[in-house]
Amino acid sequence: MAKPTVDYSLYLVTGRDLLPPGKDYLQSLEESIQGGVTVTQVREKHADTGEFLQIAQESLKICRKYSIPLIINDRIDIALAIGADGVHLGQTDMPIATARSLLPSHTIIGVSCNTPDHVKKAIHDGADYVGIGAVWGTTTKDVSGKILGVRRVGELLSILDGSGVKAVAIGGIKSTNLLRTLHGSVSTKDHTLDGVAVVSDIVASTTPLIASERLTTIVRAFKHSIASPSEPLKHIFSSPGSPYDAQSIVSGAAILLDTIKKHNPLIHQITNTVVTTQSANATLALGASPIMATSPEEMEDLEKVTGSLLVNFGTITDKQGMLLAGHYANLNQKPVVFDPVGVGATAYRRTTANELLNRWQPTIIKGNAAEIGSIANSVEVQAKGVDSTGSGFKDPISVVRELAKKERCIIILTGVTDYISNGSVVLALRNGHSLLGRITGSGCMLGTCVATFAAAARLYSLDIGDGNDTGALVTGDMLLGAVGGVLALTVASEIAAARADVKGSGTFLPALIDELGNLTPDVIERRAKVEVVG
Ligand code: 3NM
Ligand code: MG
Repeated sequence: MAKPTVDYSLYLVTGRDLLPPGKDYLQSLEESIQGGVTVTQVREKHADTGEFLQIAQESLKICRKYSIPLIINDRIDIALAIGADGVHLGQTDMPIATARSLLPSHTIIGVSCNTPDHVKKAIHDGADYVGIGAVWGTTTKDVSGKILGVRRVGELLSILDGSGVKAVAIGGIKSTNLLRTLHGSVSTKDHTLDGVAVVSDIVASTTPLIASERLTTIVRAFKHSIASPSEPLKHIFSSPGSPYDAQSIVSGAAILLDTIKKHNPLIHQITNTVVTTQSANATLALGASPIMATSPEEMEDLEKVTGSLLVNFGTITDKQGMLLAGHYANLNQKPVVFDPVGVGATAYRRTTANELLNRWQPTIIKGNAAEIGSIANSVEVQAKGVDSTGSGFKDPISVVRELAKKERCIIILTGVTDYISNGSVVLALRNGHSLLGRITGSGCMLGTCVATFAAAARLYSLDIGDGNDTGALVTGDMLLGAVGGVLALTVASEIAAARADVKGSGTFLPALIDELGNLTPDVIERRAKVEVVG
């Protein structure tokens, strides 16, 4: 008998003690399966053997009715007694080899893993799948000291690359953090989770059918978006099937300026105290509206109505606000631009960047060579060719491409030449003026412009009916958003610097705001120096 093929997409782990008052266990189980659960594990931590056996038998009947596999937690004897499809073993349960020798050869065996060594051992011992957790905090099981965060789930997944061993994440997974869990837990080789294991978000619900349906929709859409990544706006600006070309990108980015003026989106910016006013003025000049709110209490409401979010941690006084804003922006599928100002400078900044990136998925990360280098190292990416003098990268093209792949977002590396990558194409942008380096916060203003154009990229996509893809963290071609934002500021700086009334950095700043306001798609297109370099 061959091993059954298991669809791990939505893996229900039972928890009878979490059922809402009056909800029958078997009724709840059946409704969960009707809502989309693809595999069930019966987990009984307090039942006597007789009771466990009965629960397992009754659960099996329902799973058989819907043709989904049933896995027994821990107890080989129960699995054997009822003819279960598999067993799930904890690190302190029976070793895999012993379990295998007792069970029929077609039995699925899964193992809970919390460390790289657990994963290596599971592969070596021939596990069929691993349960990686705890991803998030949970009260369903004591996971103190064992919370991984999505980024470490990705690291454990990397160990599984090429092994054929399947993986689900577990621990505190809910419909509200599922998209982030899936997008954040990715190996360096694009290995994604096969599914997610859930207890309370389904079991504690009075309507488990709806709860599991909600989770199923997100997992399916994510798998679809991974299998067929879309480039929503690209097809409009270049002929079908053609690679990105510089002219199409510039046209696509420039036209977003019209979208900004048409929709006047609200650009939510949590930024530093040095630049707040000028960043807000730059936003207004482009035709959008700034909102510089920082209180954690208002983030849930705010991210429903904003066009995009900018998190700039030049002065980290609003960490709670940053954590929540990004979470809610992800939830509402709004672009999140992260500007990790000076992230390499202190241990606190590095820790904070990691904490933020564990909580939410950025759409675009923007930084200079030092900042991008630090982000790359902080996630143990080999930043190949980092110039030891810190002045830049020997191979900026590979650095931005690799980091974009790893972080699953657009990377903007600023400098005399700016590099932008979405993980496949790399662009070099050569606009700008040296006066930008003589005013404070021009980098922060660039972040603002990028956030504004990112909002426009999303709105443009919705305008043309590309709709919200529930599997994507955000709709719209964010490469164009990134290019548009960088071009707007750098082109405006050239025009401002050339003005007769600009005598130095003091007069340059107001002129820059003026010229941001005077920009048209035409001017951007005419002056853009953009090249596809990789
Ligand atoms: N195992 P909920 S966390 C059963 O980390 C279990 O290995 C975990 O429950 C691990 O979905 C966990 O309600 C409980 O958070 C998951
Ligand atoms: Mg156990």
